[in-house]
Amino acid sequence: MIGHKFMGKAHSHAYRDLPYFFDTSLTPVLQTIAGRDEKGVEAAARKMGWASYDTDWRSLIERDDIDLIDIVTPNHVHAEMAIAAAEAGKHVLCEKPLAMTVEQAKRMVEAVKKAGVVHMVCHNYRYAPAVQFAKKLIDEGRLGKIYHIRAQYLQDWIMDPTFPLVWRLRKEVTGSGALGDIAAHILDLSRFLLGEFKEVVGMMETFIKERPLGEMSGGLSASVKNGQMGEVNVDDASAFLARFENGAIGVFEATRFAGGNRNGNRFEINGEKGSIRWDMENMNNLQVYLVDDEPGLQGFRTINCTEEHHPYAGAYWPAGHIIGYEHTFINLMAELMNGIAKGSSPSPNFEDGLKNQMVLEAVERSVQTGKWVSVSS
Ligand code: 4PW
Repeated sequence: MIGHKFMGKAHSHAYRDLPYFFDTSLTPVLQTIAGRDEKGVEAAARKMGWASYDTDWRSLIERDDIDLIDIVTPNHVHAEMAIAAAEAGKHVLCEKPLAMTVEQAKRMVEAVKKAGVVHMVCHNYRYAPAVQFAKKLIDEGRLGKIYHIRAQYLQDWIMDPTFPLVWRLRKEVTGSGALGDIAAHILDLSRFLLGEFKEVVGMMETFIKERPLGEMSGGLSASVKNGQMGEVNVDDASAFLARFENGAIGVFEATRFAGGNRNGNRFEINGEKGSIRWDMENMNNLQVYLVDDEPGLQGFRTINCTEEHHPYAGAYWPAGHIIGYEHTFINLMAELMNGIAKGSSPSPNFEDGLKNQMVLEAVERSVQTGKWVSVSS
């Protein structure tokens, strides 16, 4: 694994817990974790159960006792690391967004294909059992023709103007702000549930233009460096409209300025025969409305997706014994292990990451031009 902070913790935990719940064809062994800060990576290795640590990511790629490279670093180094890993014949899991640009994402897809390695991008939310169940209902035609998706990813962790200028707020390291960091997830959920985007038109805003320099200190908290100020050059909030290839229309909002919303990743989908609603902060439940329900009993019902009938839920506890954020990663990694055993790349893979990047870039272009932008152009 390259990187050892928030996502390093989520991924490490998932690899460790996976064999406890799933009988996958392969079992992960936590060989080596890399990071530039020796003290930090040494402590992470100890706490998270890695056999060793290294301060140079390239030495991981050179080792022949490592089969999978997991990239949980800031976005600006994803492409370089993933391409080097693929060229060395390693399978690759990469955090989202896959890349900084479409051009980078294309090179990453080419590299993994050329090397014939298994690849995935870590859009973990599509592995919540309730989201997988939503997909099943849509695919079975229970909602009929889909008309609408409205999806929001609402956070509030940078609202304080004294919150520092961390890497997630610096274009040269992150690519874009709320757009790439959190809209990327609702784009992935939309593609998973509805299919491909056709065209988009958007707007972006940066409310706080300057912040004190600083860095992330774990999770979503941060520390200020020396009081020196720097310019925020990414979006604090992004909103956009979309048309899908299947004729549905979408309304999207991603912001870190939605006070009181800590991780409000949610969607509602309306079709001719019914509607569904999901909210990450209540992730085990799916709200379902079916137009054929008896008059007088119509309305949204709450399905607690913890039964063995719900995808992945049966691997955990008896019905009603809920699971959490960390289990979305375990489910994704169970697919990754089986994918490596079969030699095929489960979704979301680098091709999904590229398509996601194409939508992100189309939104940015539409903001620059003030016009609708076709996603394939
Ligand atoms: O899934 C989310 C991310 O993509 C996380 O909860 C935090 O916000 C960390 O990065 C983004």
